[in-house]
Amino acid sequence: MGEGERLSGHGGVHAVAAARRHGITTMFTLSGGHVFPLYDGAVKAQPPMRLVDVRHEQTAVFAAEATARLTRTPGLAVLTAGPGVTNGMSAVATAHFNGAPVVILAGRAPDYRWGSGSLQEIDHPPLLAPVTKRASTEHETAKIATAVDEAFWLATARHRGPVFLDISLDALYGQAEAAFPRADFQAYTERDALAGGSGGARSVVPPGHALAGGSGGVVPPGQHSGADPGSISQIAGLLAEARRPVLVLGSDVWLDGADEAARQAAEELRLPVITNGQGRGVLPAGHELLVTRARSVAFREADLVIVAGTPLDFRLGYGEFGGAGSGAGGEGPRAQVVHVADAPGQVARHCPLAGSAAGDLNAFFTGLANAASTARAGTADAAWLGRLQDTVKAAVAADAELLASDANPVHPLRVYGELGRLLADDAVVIGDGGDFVSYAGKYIEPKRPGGWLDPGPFGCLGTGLGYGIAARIARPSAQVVLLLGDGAAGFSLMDADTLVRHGLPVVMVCGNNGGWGLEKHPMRFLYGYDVAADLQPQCRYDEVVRALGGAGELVTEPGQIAPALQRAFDAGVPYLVNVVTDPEIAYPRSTTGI
Ligand SMILES: Cc1ncc(C[n+]2csc(CCOP(=O)(O)OP(=O)(O)O)c2C)c(N)n1
Ligand SMILES: [Mg+2]
Repeated sequence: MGEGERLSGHGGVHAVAAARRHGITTMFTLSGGHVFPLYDGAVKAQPPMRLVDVRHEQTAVFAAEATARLTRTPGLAVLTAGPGVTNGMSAVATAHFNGAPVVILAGRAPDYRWGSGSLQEIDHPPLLAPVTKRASTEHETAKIATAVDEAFWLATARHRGPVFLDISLDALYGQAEAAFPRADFQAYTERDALAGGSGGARSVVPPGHALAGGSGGVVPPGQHSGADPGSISQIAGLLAEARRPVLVLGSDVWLDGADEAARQAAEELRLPVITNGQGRGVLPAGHELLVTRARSVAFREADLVIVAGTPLDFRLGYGEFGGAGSGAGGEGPRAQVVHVADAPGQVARHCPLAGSAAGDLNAFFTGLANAASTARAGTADAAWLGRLQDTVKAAVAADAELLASDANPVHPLRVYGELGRLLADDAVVIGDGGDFVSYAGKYIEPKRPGGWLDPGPFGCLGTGLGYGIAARIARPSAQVVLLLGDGAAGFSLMDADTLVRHGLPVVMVCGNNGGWGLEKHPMRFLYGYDVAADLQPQCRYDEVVRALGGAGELVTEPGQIAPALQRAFDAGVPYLVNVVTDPEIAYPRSTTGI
């Protein structure tokens, strides 16, 4: 089905044809009569679109989000009207915080009865507006293809994010003929800017997300919108004067396809690099410039920190770096901070910046390498990189003991000591949990970009099974390992049933400390006791997966971990290794992020 061709049939046919144009091959969903035509459209498309039906709507949206974050093409979730949509909202918010291009198509109670109280009647867009780039309704069958096409263009334009479109029952079940939409991003943004809405559709554009012509800085995908050369040369100038620079690479470096250019720029400029989120792996584990393990020293002693592709949020001390040194008052000067984002609306406004740039991150890194390679003529402290490398080496050496710990109950780090040895370079590792996953973030260092998925700054528990389902589909031949806290497991483990029904063998490793560890220990610290923080000790989450048709086992001894993990990788079915870990061990964190 190509441009200029005619579409005919019910609204589902139109929607599926438009989604397919954007590379959609899988629809994640949970059934509801309001969306049947979308299923019929998927089943009867040539070739059919794959339907993955899950056990909770948030799993469908998490799966669509992870598809987008792993493949860098958009994801699609289809939710039924009312509770289907509200159940999906935490995952939509997660996609919003992660800048993940996801389109959520939803059913909607019929227009002809609107206001009479039909089943699941609720106006969704006002609920979704704050966590989407646009939340709107389509009421006309003939306009569905265009509306879906627009939703995908908007989701994939920088800064990426979720777009919500519900379609009234009358429009989705109705029949119409329509021209296949033109692939013309500009045409619709201009019209939208003029009309203040999407054709006849009601549109809610949240503040900061204005379409082209507004302040949101939406840039069509593939269309070049590099940072202006002036800001790049100013940043190059700051680099030329810096003695102790650090480069931080975050998720948008990967999502914007700038991973290669970022690595090259770091190498050419010999910049120490710290990664977070999906920036992890841009410099592979063991790379001489990768100093993530020395981040506190690096951030304390740096005089220039360039942060690219991630917000200056709690994960980065809200953008305050430096302070080490011997001023009379004890505190040295703050580091200069440069923030580089993929779109103007993403540049931090809450902290002073010495420089900033916004736009295509690929172009930014190429431009920076060119501009700075001549400017950076030996001002850097020659010992800086070496000192950070020594700090990394010391940290790695200090880990060795706990990674091999023979303690019983099992120390959570022993799990990572064993897992690290079994992971292939192209493994996808997913974390859903508290302390157990914080350890993974520190000790599992990806070998490639696009191999690590955490929930991101929204910190929503329950992403696990949705992310696992998507990873298994996106990377059919890679290891997919899902790390679950025992608390986190409770949010989505029922979707192990989806893994089984759809033949998706994911290795799940549950760090079972019998409680909500990341909350238990801070509450004890603050109040001297804890409450609402205990779960059943040694609960048999492995038996849950077995009951659902997968496999699994309980591990209580450190020596059992490696063979159990090996069995899980060899099983060829969804497999949960349920490792009982020491409930008294708390991840040593310096901040709770609040
Ligand atoms: C949806 C949601 N509810 C609650 C929280 C608060 N929270 C953050 S970590 C955590 C504990 C997680 O426990 P578990 O998954 O068992 O990991 P552990 O810390 O015990 O290793 C909780 C409740 C959250 N982040 N998300
Ligand atoms: Mg726990």
